[in-house]
Amino acid sequence: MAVRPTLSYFELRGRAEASRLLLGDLGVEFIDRRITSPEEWEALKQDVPFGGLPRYQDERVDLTQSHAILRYLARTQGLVGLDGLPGENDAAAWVVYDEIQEVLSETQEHLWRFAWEADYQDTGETYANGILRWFLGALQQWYSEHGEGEYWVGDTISHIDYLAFAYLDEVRAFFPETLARVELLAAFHARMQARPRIAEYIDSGHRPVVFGMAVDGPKVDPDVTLEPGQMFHNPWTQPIVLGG
Ligand SMILES: N[C@@H](CCC(=O)N[C@@H](CS)C(=O)NCC(=O)O)C(=O)O
Repeated sequence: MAVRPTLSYFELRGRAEASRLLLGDLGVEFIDRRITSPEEWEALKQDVPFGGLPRYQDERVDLTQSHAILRYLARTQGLVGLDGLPGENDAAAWVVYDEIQEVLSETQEHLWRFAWEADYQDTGETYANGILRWFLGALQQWYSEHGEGEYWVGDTISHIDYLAFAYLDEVRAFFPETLARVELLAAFHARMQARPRIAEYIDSGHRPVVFGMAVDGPKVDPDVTLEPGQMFHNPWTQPIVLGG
């Protein structure tokens, strides 16, 4: 019997969102498992080699590390086509994907770390007008030099587009004016958001409403309408009421 692929993570977008977006957009059936209690996490944690999620399992792999998962999905789903790029056996052909994946990973980590600074609520403007603007400017420059207008690499969608969207969507949530200033990236974000299956996922009520944890609690997407009494269940704190 075929094993349905399973992506295990928490009730967060965080490190699983790019893979969720990729699988959902390609119409791959998968189990989007979310660990919501300390007991469940305690039991599962023993089972993952480096004690962290996401974890992706299918008939062939049992894999952790969010960026290894993304690369695996890109390869198995045939997203890293080399049309228009150097030959398949040329190691240099792949570096274009790897370089930008590392950069996006770093910029995303930077955004996440910012929300762990004690005074981050008061220093958002400085962050937005300083390092964030610089990062976005540099990303836009890379984007304009490598894609052919629509995607980050070449002329077809790849794992990089889902990763970039996941990152830019968090920028949209908390720094919308900063995103609007980088017009090419804002247009890319809007196009990804309008892809039918992504739009459906966003409206489904199934997408986690929390991006991740900050020093003062969960970072909730301000564009989501919360249900009265809506709760956030997670392994690290008592359940948190999100909807007033
Ligand atoms: N480098 C790993 C980091 C994995 C990681 O730190 N996961 C966190 C969630 S974002 C985790 O599982 N934390 C659970 C815990 O430490 O209790 C990746 O990118 O997958």
